[in-house]
Amino acid sequence: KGEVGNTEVNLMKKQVSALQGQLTMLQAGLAKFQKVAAFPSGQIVGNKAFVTSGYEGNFDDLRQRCLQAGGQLEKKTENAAIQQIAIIHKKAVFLGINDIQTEGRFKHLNGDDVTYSNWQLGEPNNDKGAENCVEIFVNGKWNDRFCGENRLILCEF
Ligand code: 293
Ligand code: CA
Repeated sequence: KGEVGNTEVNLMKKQVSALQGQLTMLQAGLAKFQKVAAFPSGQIVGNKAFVTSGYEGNFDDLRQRCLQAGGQLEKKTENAAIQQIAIIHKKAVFLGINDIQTEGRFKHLNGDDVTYSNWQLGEPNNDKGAENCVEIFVNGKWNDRFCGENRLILCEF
């Protein structure tokens, strides 16, 4: 009468059980791969992974290498994660943020306005009228900086 028979129910139970096994294997594999991807200096915050190639380049290099990444950075925890990368490499890191379009209005690579910020005292100062990019120091604070400077390149995935 349109009801599934016993054999069909049993078959489905077997299939579900097989899927559960496969899912458990996948979860374990993914957890392991996340650790591999984050080694030695990558940082995972929730669904986001922040990594650097260890390469120092200018902001155009960053844009080219991580266009997809966007460098979204909206939480204190994310700032702390990127600070860790600076600490590990003992180098300042370029954030995926700039005010090239409108002076004083910092945006992410995807065009979203920056909401969270952590400026060093006295920054951003647009020194010599030529600072449209943003570096994060080992102390976690931000400084606007000339985009042509070479800094560690950050990507978010
Ligand atoms: C000026 C004044 C300094 C400051 C510097 C940076 C450059 O030289 O105090 O540290 O600008 O803002 O990005
Ligand atoms: Ca500055």
